[in-house]
Amino acid sequence: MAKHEDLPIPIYTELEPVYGDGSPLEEAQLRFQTLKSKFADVFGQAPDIFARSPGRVNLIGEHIDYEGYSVLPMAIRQDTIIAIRKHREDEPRELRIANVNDKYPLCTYPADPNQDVDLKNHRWGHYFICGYKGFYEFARLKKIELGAVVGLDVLVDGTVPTGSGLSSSAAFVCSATIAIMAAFDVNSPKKEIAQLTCECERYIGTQSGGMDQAISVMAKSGFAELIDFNPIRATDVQLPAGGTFVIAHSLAESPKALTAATNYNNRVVECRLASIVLGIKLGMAPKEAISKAKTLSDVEGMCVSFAGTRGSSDPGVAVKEFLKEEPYTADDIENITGEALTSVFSNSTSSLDVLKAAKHFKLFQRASHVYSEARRVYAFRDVVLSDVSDEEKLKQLGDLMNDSHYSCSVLYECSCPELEELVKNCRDHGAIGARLTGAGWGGCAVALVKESIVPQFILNLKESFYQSRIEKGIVSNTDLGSYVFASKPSSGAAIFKF
Ligand code: NG1
Repeated sequence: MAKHEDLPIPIYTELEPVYGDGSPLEEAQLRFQTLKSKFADVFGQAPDIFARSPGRVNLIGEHIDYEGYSVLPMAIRQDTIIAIRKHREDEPRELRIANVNDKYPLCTYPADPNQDVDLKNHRWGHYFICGYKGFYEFARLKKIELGAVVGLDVLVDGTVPTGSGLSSSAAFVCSATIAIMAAFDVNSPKKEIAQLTCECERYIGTQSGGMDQAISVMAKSGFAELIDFNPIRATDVQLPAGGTFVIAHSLAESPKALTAATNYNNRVVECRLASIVLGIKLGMAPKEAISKAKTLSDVEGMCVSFAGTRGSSDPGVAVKEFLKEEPYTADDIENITGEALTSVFSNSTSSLDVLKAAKHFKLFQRASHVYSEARRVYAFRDVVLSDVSDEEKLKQLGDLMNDSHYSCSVLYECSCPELEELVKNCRDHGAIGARLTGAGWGGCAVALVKESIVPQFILNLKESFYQSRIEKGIVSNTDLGSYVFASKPSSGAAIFKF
């Protein structure tokens, strides 16, 4: 039997295989009807085809995908759905991208696969262009004949809250890419689409790792997935019975693309610098380290060999020995590399932006987080596979989640006061474990909660965390359901042809 990741994106003629039955199905039926009728209103035509891709919650393994390490997310019910129509050759060569939500005005772009994404003027439609450019690049590499460039009409409906760490951006980029592929009647194995969509999203200027696109494309209902990279692979992880993941928004928005130079990309650059310095300290020539040590996983072997000389297999031992705890200045690092940092990163504009914005670099802390978090992912998987009782499994998973949060907060500094307060509230109300999820600096926390107390847990959170914010007008009582909810692992991307 073909492996899940080798199969193409499924094409359905009805909604049930993705949305199940009951109220989720009814809600989906309504959304698709609205999408169809609004499409006719805006573009005066019917769409050819639809695509959907979900958001995700990362259970453990934060900020390590871009360092080459495995992560353990699950897809959530909230998704982005897209209706698309390919223009005829006699219609305008234009991409018209509309949204069912009036907050997002119609965006138009030329139908030019080689256009640049204008990063200085951020527009919501840019995420679609990421998919558009990536699709054409993919077709070029695969030698797929697409014919003359034509325009596209596109209508988008997303239910993944934005800036929340639940990967609304990947849900959008993946559904956009898959909708475009479907409009051109192109499909490919999921693992190839996961890789493609990860590369697509980088056009927005973040140096994404690939977790979000991989789970959005490859998720399976009922399972979390252990995602490995290079090559991309997904292994089902059946979570123990009796526990539920509750997702709660800190109500601090984290606009990742806008803060990339000081937050997300800054950490990617710090990890690269830590890899280079470790490589040099462990015996590589500076030039070799600069060309070969791209991520901390590239120098892990050397770190582990060093740890072996101290009777350990933990790469963190080398971090303690060779990186100083005090922040490094650019000069400190250049004295080790013998090369200007602007030259090391000369081929990456977004990294040069990081260098301009950064005062110093915390190499010890970032590397300590990455190596320890990478181990926690496997520990999480091992607990799930172990022979202990479900109750004991839940307790051990909760402990790992708490350790992960501490590491994100203290070593990686990607938390914020609202998230700290929320995580503490979750634990105070009986969560077995709680942590920030996704990139952080705002967005959501995920809490592992005993199934039997979920309704009370959510009520308590509403009381202790959200009520004062409702009173201040930060969130409305009626919207609260989309900011705090329990989630089961849902299924991945799909195409609908009705
Ligand atoms: P969010 O911001 O939650 O979508 C981002 C990255 C992930 C991963 C996490 C941190 C993108 C699209 N996603 O997730 O690849 O690095 O941060 O673990 O950039």
